[in-house]
Amino acid sequence: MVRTSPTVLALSGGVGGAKLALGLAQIVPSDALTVVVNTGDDFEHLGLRICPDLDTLMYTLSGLSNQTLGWGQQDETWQFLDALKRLGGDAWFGLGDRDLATHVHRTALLAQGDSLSAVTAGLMHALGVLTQVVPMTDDNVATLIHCQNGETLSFQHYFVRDRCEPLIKGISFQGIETARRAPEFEQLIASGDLSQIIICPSNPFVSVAPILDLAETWKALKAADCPVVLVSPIVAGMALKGPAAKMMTELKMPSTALAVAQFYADTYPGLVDGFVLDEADAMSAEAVSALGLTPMVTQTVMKNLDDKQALAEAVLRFSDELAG
Ligand code: FO1
Repeated sequence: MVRTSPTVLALSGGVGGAKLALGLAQIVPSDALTVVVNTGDDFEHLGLRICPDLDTLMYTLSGLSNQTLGWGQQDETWQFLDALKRLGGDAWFGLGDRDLATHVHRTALLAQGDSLSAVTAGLMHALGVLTQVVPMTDDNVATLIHCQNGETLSFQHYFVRDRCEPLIKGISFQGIETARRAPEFEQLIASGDLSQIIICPSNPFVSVAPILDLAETWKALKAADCPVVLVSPIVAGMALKGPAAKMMTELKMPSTALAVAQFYADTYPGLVDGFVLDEADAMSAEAVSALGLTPMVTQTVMKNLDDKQALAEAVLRFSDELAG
């Protein structure tokens, strides 16, 4: 793609990140927005390569997402899964009939040697998504959940099959030492043409950390000549979606927006310039400031398209103010 303007870079996991990405896509021209997506949740299942966060972005941005489930496609049917169950197959992962086409097509293209970036670009194009959506890497990185009972689980086994029930003691990313940033992501960083970097309200430990840890991306983003703004995925002590709050408790930190700010300040020192907190957490703004992050309090819960666009506007305005 030939770019004509500086780019807004958003880092995203699944559902929460996709909501803000959709808000951004409403107001930022498509050639000036790139969403880099976590692929640590990706896995092989039934011989298929499944990329849940990329697909959540794709379905959300194309208007095809299943609003009730938060993942997969709208108007989904489940004939395949029902038939698989009847056969005694491995049916714990909800593959809908329409969604299945995405996985079958992606797996076939990868098997013929196409990169995940190229396959993703083709899928997005086919569904009319104009925003540049890029996997963090074309290499395989797998998020592993280390449980207190000694078990190690792949992310989807922990999240879907075991419903996040196991108590966790740590998280690691298999393959991250050798993985490289996907070409579009690499080019964007190398171009130095970033106007804003936004870390979407995604799980810090399993959605954002894989992107930031990959090839020391956090250092490259810290060095970029623009502000980095993070939107808290924790509101009033609860995760907007998923196990972030439960994970924080098990990792022995308070499940608060302030603890999210503390995690980023400790793990990626100097990376985050601005921290967006929900109105419900306004009382933590001063403590966030004391960590060296500029706080901004606004309504962050995105229930409808207007909320998504309003948050995107507020975040971009805040970032502009930080840039001076
Ligand atoms: N999440 C579930 O809670 N249950 C499922 O059965 C499930 C199936 C599924 C199929 C395709 C896909 O792209 C996503 C799917 N998800 C499912 C969501 C996914 O596991 C998580 O939301 C992400 O990995 C976390 O970001």
